[in-house]
Amino acid sequence: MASWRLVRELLGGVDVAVEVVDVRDPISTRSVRFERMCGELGVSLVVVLNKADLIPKGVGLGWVRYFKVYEGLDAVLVSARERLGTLRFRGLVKEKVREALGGGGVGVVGVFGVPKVGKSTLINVLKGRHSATTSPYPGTPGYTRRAQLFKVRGGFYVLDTPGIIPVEEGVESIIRMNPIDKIPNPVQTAVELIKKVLQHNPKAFQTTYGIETQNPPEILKELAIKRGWIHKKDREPILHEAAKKIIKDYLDGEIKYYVKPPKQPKTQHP
Ligand SMILES: Nc1nc2c(ncn2[C@@H]2O[C@H](COP(=O)(O)OP(=O)(O)O)[C@@H](O)[C@H]2O)c(=O)[nH]1
Ligand SMILES: [Mg+2]
Repeated sequence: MASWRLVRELLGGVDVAVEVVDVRDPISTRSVRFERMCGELGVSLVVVLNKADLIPKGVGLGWVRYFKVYEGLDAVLVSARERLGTLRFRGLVKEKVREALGGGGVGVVGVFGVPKVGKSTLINVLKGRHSATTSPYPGTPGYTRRAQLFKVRGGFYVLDTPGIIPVEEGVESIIRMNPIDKIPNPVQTAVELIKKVLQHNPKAFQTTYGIETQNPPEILKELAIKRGWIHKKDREPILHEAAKKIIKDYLDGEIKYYVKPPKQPKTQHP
């Protein structure tokens, strides 16, 4: 379940927060509200630009620069799945923990992010094979008390429970906050996603499915026909099956696209 109450409660028990975002589209998968909350609570923040394996390295480094220069946030480029950049990430977290504690004690690190950005994958990377469970969690409130801590290489603790940040609006909210089968209008949602992807990569659907057209409803129709998703009665293509497939492939990184870092900042931090 994703709720701000849980996020705030988990944040209350950590010294350093890691915000995981999808480097293919950091602006849609970050949460400025979360970043502000960290500031208010005095929790130090590291932004992880994850899934670096899916984009050109230069673009990823452009996003690191964007976050540092325009947002004043520490950011690292990582592929949790391919274990790229994870050493540098560990080093940065260690440094932040040391800063936060002023030298003494063992710090607690929490991993946060909107659904499907790779929080659990990153937690597993941090745990590695050398971690040991420590429980119960020494925090007080109900939710965090049930979370477990792992002592990891580098000498800090990691909360094993990811903090799921709610996505508040747009097509990313619909696809990340609902299981695919519960999306209210999958066809309309898939059309929105297709439009978004085509803006950044006109050849995306050709590459993934061999579909040449760039008309979103046509793409759904052709995919349904290719896969044999056809109503028996009237021979019409079953568009919602194609829509669900596209939403799933989008979330799984099967549809290739990425957003380039803007030249100007998108948000202003006070
Ligand atoms: N290509 C790629 N996929 C990743 C990476 N990290 C996670 N994933 C995939 O993204 C999906 C969501 O990952 P998960 O850790 O469950 O995300 P969570 O919902 O934030 O905990 C899964 O299919 C992962 O295999 C990565 O670095 N690269
Ligand atoms: Mg998870």
